[in-house]
Amino acid sequence: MADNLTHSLGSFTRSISGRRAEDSTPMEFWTGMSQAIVERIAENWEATTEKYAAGRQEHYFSAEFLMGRALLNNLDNLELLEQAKEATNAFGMNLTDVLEAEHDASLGNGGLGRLAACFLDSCATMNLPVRGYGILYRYGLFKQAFENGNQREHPDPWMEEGYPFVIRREEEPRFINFADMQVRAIPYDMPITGYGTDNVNTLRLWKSEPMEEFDYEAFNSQRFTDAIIERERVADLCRVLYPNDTTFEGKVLRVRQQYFFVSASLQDMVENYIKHHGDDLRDFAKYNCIQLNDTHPVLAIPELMRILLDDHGMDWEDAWQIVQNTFAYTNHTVLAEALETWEYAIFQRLFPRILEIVAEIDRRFRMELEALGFDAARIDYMSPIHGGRIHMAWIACYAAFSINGVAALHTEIIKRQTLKDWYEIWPQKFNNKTNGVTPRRWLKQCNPRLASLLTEKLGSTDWVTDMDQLKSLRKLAGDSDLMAQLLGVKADNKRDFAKWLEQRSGEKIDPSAIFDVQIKRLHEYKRQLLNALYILDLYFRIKENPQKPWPHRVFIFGAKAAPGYVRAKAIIKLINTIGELVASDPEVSQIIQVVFVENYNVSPAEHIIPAADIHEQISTAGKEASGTSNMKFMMNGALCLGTLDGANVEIVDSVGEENAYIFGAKEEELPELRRTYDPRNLYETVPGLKRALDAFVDGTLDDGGTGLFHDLLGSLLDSNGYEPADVYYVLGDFADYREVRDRAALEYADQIEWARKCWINICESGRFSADRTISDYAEQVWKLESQKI
Ligand code: Z15
Repeated sequence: MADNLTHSLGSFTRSISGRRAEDSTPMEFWTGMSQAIVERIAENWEATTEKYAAGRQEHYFSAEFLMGRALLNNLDNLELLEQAKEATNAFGMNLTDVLEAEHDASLGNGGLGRLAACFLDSCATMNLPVRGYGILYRYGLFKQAFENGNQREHPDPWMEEGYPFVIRREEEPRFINFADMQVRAIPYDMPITGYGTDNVNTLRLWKSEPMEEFDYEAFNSQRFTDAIIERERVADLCRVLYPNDTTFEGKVLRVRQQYFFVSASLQDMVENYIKHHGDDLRDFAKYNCIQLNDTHPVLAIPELMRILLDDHGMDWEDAWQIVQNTFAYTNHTVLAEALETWEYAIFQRLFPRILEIVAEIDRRFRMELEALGFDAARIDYMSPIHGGRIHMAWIACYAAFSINGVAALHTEIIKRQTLKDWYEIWPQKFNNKTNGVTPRRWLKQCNPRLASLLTEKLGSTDWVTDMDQLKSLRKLAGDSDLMAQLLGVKADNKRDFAKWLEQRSGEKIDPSAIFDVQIKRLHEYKRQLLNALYILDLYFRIKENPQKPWPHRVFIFGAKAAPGYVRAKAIIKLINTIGELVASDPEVSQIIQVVFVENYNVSPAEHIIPAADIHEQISTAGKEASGTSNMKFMMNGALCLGTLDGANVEIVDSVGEENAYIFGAKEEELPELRRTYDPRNLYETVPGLKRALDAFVDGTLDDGGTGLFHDLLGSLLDSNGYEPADVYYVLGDFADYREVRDRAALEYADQIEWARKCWINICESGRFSADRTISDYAEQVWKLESQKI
């Protein structure tokens, strides 16, 4: 067998490079190895697709799939890792270099997109007939570079050098009609291998192309440039992923993308239904279920109505019944600025027929609510169309048979507040599905040392698909030798990360210091600013008393800001400036370091997380729907420094408060606290605050004359007419945060005690495996059974 992969790696690599394999580049080896993998799975992939096609299937509709790298994941799933090492070595190449040559597929912004990717992994591993549907963006999320501490964005043409893990299906085009253009949708299929199974699932990503290869008419009649411009207009559709996470931007091109991919996907599903079950579509919902990942694909609701009514002559009642039995909707946020509401006029211009259908949905909804005796104001507020806008979440709530939040607290908040009116009418639709992450990528692959230790203690690798087994190891927390081993694993991981960082950016960090990490999108509600304030205050405290035995710490950040989010970009500049202040101080830099990992993404996360000691989950309580990095850190034996928000609540519930560092105002306390909230008073009275905040504007920190730091300070201290001061309660939580974070750093000194806490976190992390989440969806929402080939 070993010869086999060596043989195919050699021939695929030669065919790519046109040279001897020995003389090929790591990138060429990556391509060759990837092609060899696709060749190996081809038959199983086809067999899986055929097996699923005839039965009940679930379709995960998502504008984002943040897949990261594919090769290591596939090698590991197919148990080819050892062979791959031998094969690369046989040509004088090193597998690590080959794997590091791969571009991340960054077809997502953050949590929501990565969740979709973790879900696909679990579905394949559990042999569930689930297929992902999305968009093949030419440019994934922008690449972030720092210039003088400021974020600059660069395009990410992730497939430009070729990408073997998507297969173009030229022969299965779909045609999409907009009022002002027609486009051809070409599917690109990505194989999704599972761990320890032959099944290979599919992620189908659509690319827009002109209806015909060339408009020969136009070319030949001296309208060459017009023809080219038209082609580009169509290609524009899939050109770029919109870089906003949890913020809505009402751009026409974006709603075009949404309609484009849901229409193509539904056409696929309907054709497959007809092929297997005939052209009476009344049983459509018996064989098909669609999970809407947030409101981004909600246009699928009126589009399925259109297909049933117009293309298949069904009457409204029958069609609506099918729709109501097909769609399930996941809500991912309670932030008002994320709510998608499209201008009525945009729908009119792009798809008047869809607007007509939405208007009819609206009319019937209003009648239904009138019959239930609701007052006019409430009916209007809840209706799909009002105030000149189309409310996507309201359409979803009306049409879907299931509405879920992504962590227990979040589901309670949507029931009590965000979606309260719908909950009152249809309580039975609401359910919670706490998020999860795949233990394959986020433990086994990224942390092989810890994985081996767990396998050794359990006597088998079965935990990889049955994470609840780890619970049985919790009792070993008392074993000091084992705890020393765990500390050894962490120390090795920290050294690896330090090496990786030095190679990547030239920064040197002390692997024996505490690694304290906050990695996530930059958003005010996530409160990177609170983290930064602590570091700034600590800087001053060290300056005041440099002889004190301060624990050594490295503060690690990774975050992209939406390009138009000025305040988020100011926070990046602030953190980088604090980093310079610390680094240029001969005393303080011996004790603390600040590292901002440039271009944070899935693969940097795979290096950072196994090396972390403390992870910051410090959002304002009630604002982070779930969080998922918290789960990845937990699995890798880092301790949570966090508020009782999102899934942190359930993490603490599992490990016990003594095995986490919890601080801050609770969600239910905040309304009362806000009533009398006076950030100016805190600025004057809370120890350390004034000194740290003054540094924004007194010349200590230099924003290059932009006024950005002055504005940040203003956002904390003053109301500006649109919003009150310090909306996210940064100053309110500062004192408690400082106390608890100080304590965590001191307690780190007792290494064995610390390791016990980490161990308990690892052992309790099974609840946060995406396998658990997916089996809940499959049983309770999708009514889906596994279909092993
Ligand atoms: C996004 O990444 C999330 C929610 C959204 O509404 C959008 Cl548009 C993007 C995140 C949540 O902020 C995070 O708390 C959650 O863990 C994640 O979705 C997955 O559910």
